[in-house]
Amino acid sequence: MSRLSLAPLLLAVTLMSGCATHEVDFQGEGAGVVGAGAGVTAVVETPSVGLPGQDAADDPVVWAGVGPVTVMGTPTPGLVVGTDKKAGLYVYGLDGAVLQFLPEGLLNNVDAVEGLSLAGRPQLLLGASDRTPGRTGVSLYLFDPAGTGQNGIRPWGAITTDVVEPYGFCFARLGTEVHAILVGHEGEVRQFVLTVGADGAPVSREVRRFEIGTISEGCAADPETSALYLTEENVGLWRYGLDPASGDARILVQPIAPGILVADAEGLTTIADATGRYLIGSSQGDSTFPVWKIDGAAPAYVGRFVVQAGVIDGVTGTDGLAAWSGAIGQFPDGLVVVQDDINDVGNQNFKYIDWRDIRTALGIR
Ligand SMILES: [Ca+2]
Ligand SMILES: [Ca+2]
Ligand SMILES: [Ca+2]
Repeated sequence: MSRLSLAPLLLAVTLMSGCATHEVDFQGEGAGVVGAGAGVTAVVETPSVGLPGQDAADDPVVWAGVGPVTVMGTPTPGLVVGTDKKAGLYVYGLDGAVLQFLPEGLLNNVDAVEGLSLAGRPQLLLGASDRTPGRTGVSLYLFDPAGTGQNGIRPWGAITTDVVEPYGFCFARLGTEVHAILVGHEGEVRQFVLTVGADGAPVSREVRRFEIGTISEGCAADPETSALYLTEENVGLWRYGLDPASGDARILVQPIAPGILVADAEGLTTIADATGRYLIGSSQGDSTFPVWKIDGAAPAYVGRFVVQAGVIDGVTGTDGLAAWSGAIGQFPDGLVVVQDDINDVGNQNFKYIDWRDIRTALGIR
C-alpha cells in the first residue's frame, strides 16, 4: 500500500552461475531497491492509472470463462479488472486495453468468484473493498458471461461491516458456498457467506471475525487445503484455516526476513498448473515476488522472481497481484498480473506476465 521513497540505486547485472533459479541482480529502474530473484519480463501492460504522481492503481483480478465473453461490445477471451483506489474500477482485455470503467469511488482490493446465479443465469461475482465515505464495506458487482452487446460489469449491492477502513479482500468457494473475506486496515478480518435473496439482491451473513494484530492487506484462499493466507505488512505471511470453525488458529509461514519477504508484505494470489499449486506474494520492500508450493502438508518456499525491464519496463513496489490458472487468451498455462508502482511513462499501471516464464525462471518442472 505504501509508496516506496528509496533513493535511486543502480545495481550491476551479475549472472550467478550454478544456480537452479538463475538469480540475477538487475539494474533497477531508478526507484526502489530491487532484491535478487529469478528474472522475468512483462509481455503486456495497461495504460497508466490515475493522475501523474498519484498512488492510484492497487489490486487486480484475472478471470476467463469457458469461451469468449463480451464487454461493452468487445469480445475478449478473459478479463483483468484493476482498482484505481482514487476513482473506481477498470476492466481490461488481455491486450491491456481498457474495455470499461466504473467510477465507483475509493475501491482498494478486488476479487471475483463464480457460483451464484441470478434468474437462472450464472454470474461472475466481483467484490471490492470500498473506502468511500458513507459506503464503507464491500461493494459487489455482477458480470453475465453470456451477455452480449453493451454487456458489462454492473453494480449489484454491498456488504456492510463495522470495519472502519476496508483494505484487503478476497473470495473463496467452500463447497457450494461463496465466502467473502474482508481485511481491515488495522488487521480486522470479517468472513461472510453470500447468497442471492428472493428479490435478487445480495444477502450476506457474517460467519467469523478475528484480529490479525497490525496493518494487514493481502488475502488469498486455497480451498483445496482449506487454507486462508493473509499478510501482516510488517510481520509476515500467515496461514489460517478457511473454515470459519477454525477460528483464529494460525501458523506463521514466513516472517519478514531479508532475501525472502521484505516489508511491506503486500498482495497474495494462488496459481495452479500440472506441477502443483503455488502461492505468490509481493515483497514490496525489495520489489520481488516470493513463491511457495502450497499443496503439501505445509507451504514450501520455492524461490523469488523479479520483473525486469524488457520491451516493457520492470516492476517495483507492487501492491496487489492476481493470477489465472490455466488457459486464458494467449497464455496457455496461466497469467499473473501485478501492479507496478512506477510505470516508465505516465503513472502506475498493471503488468501481465506469462506463468510459463515464471515457472521456467524458478526452475519449476
Ligand atoms: Ca485481487
Ligand atoms: Ca515500472
Ligand atoms: Ca511502461
